[in-house]
Amino acid sequence: MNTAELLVKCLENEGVEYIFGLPGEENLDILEALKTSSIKFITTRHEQGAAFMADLYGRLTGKAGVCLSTLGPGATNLMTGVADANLDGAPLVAITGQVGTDRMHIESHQYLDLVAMFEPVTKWNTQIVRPSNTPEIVRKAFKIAQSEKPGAVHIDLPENIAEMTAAGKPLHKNDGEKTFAAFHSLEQAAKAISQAQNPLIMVGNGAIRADASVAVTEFATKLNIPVANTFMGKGVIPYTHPLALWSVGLQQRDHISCAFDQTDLVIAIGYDLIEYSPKKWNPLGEIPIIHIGDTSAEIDSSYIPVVEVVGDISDSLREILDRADRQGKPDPYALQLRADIRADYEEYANDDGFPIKPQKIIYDLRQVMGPEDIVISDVGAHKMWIARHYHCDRPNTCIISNGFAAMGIAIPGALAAKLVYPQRKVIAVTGDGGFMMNCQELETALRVGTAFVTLIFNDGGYGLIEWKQHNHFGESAFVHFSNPDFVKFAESMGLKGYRVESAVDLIPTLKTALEQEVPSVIDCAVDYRENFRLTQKAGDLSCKIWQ
Ligand SMILES: Cc1ncc(C[n+]2csc(CCOP(=O)(O)OP(=O)(O)O)c2C)c(N)n1
Ligand SMILES: [Mg+2]
Repeated sequence: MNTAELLVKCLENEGVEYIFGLPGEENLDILEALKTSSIKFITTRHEQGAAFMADLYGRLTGKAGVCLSTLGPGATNLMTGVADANLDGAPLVAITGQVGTDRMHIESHQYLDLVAMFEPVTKWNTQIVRPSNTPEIVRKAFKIAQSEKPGAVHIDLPENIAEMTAAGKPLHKNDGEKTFAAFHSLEQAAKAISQAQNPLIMVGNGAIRADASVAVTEFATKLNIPVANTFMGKGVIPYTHPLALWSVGLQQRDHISCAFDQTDLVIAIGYDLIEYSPKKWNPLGEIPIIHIGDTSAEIDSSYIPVVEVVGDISDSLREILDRADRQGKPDPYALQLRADIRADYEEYANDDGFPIKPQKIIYDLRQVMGPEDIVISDVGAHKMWIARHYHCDRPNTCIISNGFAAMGIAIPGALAAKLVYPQRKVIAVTGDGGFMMNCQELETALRVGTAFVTLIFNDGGYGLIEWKQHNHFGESAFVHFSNPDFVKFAESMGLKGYRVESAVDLIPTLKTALEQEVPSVIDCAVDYRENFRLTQKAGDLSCKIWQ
């Protein structure tokens, strides 16, 4: 057995099902070892696609997704997706090939110090320099990647070490036990909640990672406390729940801002500051906060909790519930706010304008998707509309990257989602800019048999940036481009391609696309004048119910 073979045995021991990657001269021994492994290797068309696939696999399953590249340019290509996993809290193990240890000290072809390079985008990383260390390194990598807060790790394997004889066997998996919150923190939290007049719950992705959806819903319902979710916390509480105030996280004010203006206690559950800066909802740092999470709070002058309840989230919520005393009906302000948010959502349900308004596209998208089906958002103005208007019944059914927020994630992400849940409908929603960043992975999708739909918001530009430029400078620059004919483009790759010609076309087109046995692409012209209208509306917003 050589080191590469031992590495693959260790990966099998960790339960790895897929490795997403791209071959190169310096990872040949790993690929050779994979030929006889139970792990399926998915050959991608760009290392970034491989890393995004591993990222989404990790985010959806809680088990580290694994990606592989060669050294130098392969590794630099891999980095964006690795960084995305790290900042989005998705477990990922990246493996790179490397030159032999005999030529690292001199200038040599394609050599970069990859351990130094990946250090800022990972929780931990190392190089295998002794074959017999491989089992410890792999076990440590998975343990760190998968433990709270999950993220990326990186293993670098020099080619001369990969082919060396290796002795050893995979280590027993032991990922540690749950920890429970301290008694006094539970008491303090219960007291603060009992005394608050207008408490507000904000849930983030940590509640999804901790599988705390049932406990959050029970906690909110029994205590009659309204719940807002971050973009990455969608579905923790069903959007149909009478206390659900839907998503918070736009950079501008929105209806939900009124809840933060009014509250005298924010109960943050599984909330990471990276998802939505507390400076946006607590600029003066004056709102009292209870932090409930698996890890303690990050430092921020706008986020200094009065109490931190650190431990298993579901257990903490049940313990607080036992101790808190809050009687009464749902707060009328929450019900009014919910009605306003809902009215906004319904406003364009029958709009027949063309190009289609983003609100209408998302409304129709929701109609064709079941409660378990999955939308993967790319990054751009369309993401803001998805965040504002696409609401979920269940966790992990609308995936938004809001930690690193890298364009190009949706198509590779949808491929991974379809591998994890082949029975569910999966739609990648992307801008035309993001589409062109990783559309080559549609060939990978066709080859591996993952038939998802890609819905393109076509505005001929970097819409979000145009929106921001207008807000700041009153005009835009350097944001427009032309596109290929997306229908012909899809067809040339052996996919199905559709163009939506009117608003009434959208639902039937989505339904047809979802029935196909190959991946499909829908080109949908979007009316982004709505972006500017939303900014205008936000400026005019008044929290009327308290005046
Ligand atoms: C890889 C990457 N490059 C640049 C950005 C900055 N950025 C954020 S949104 C955006 C425009 C996205 O354009 P498009 O994909 O067409 O979506 P739209 O905003 O038009 O809906 C850009 C350039 C980013 N987030 N990620
Ligand atoms: Mg665009």
